[in-house]
Amino acid sequence: MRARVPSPDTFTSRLHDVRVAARVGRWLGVCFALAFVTGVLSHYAQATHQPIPLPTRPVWGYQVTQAVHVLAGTAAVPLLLVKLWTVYPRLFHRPSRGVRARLLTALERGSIALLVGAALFEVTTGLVNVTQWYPWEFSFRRAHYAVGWTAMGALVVHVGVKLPVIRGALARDLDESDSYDDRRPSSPLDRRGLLRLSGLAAAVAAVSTAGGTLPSIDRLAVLSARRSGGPQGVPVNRTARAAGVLAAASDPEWVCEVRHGDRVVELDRAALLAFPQHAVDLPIACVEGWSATGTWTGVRLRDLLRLVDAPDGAEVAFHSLQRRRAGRFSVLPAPFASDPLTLVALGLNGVPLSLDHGFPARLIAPNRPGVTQTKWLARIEVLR
Ligand SMILES: Nc1nc2c(c(=O)[nH]1)N[C@H]1C(S)=C(S)[C@@H](COP(=O)(O)O)O[C@H]1N2
Ligand SMILES: [Mo]
Repeated sequence: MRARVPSPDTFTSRLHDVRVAARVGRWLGVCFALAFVTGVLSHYAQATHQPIPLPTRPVWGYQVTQAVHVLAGTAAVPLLLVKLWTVYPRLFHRPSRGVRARLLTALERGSIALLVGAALFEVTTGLVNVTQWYPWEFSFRRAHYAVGWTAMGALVVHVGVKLPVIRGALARDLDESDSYDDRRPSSPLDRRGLLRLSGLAAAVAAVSTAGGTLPSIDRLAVLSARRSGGPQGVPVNRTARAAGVLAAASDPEWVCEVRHGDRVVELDRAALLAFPQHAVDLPIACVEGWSATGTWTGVRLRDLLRLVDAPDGAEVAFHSLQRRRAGRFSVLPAPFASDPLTLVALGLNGVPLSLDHGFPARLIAPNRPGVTQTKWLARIEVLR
């Protein structure tokens, strides 16, 4: 038997309907917009130089925006699949004859291919990142960011081109059957049912990561890499062993260098503990979507900066004992460096920092991405 190329009529389900596509598309648009705005924010928050520094308050600002980012992105997964399924029969539409018509079809399909490709790339790399698996060579952050702009651009074009169709589809009642329907068998799931199911799937998907931020439902966070628990009641991202710093971090000769030009001060843990100690309640908010709040104790960064006559408004770089891979270096914008809540932390939740949380000393600052809260400090350097 010869294989037959399907035509749109091959697909008889009433669920392949523009009304369903438009409604799911609307939710998907909301998810993408939320993920985009929070994603741009997160990217900026991680920049080593912020021309206009982000505010230092609220202390949980990044925690909330990044949770929204991951929740919106996860909820988009089932919505995207349903949307693609409702419209895929259109792939088999043969373009009308004529160069102009074919060209227009090619353009339309090209832009949709770009949109679908970019959207699939974003949700897959995002999900893989949430589960803390980095099976690729490229920089996740740079690629995810660039393709995010691509997806957003293609989405704007897509909505612009389809606006009349979308308007018409949204205006029509879902239950109203048309002449087309009469030629199609009824299905146990009607269009309204499919929409409900999609909404439910999106909610379930969101809950599967939300537990990474909401301790009360953390057992449901099957997707999240880090749930509550971990030493001292706070999850650990990279352990001291994984970072290759076990020996250096447990060396009794450890000192932290504070440097401003050629002014250098070296402080061991006893010297740091001799400074006035402060306690702050601040979250670690990982880009992967999980977060946890702890009570950190230690020295105010600004007290240390005074030792080397750091000028007001200086950016400060943090170097870790760690030699390789992400997390070993960060730069703190000036307002965060002088903030009274920014500590070189020596303790967490009433006990000295554990090796995995950054012993002998780590940075903790308000409203910052987790990845910039450098652990196992070796050197603090005033930049300008
Ligand atoms: N030196 C160093 N610091 C680091 C990291 C790292 O890999 N190396 N991971 C960062 C990331 S991604 C996060 S989310 C936080 C997690 O801190 P915790 O492991 O104490 O919870 O530490 C940050 N500090
Ligand atoms: Mo992180």
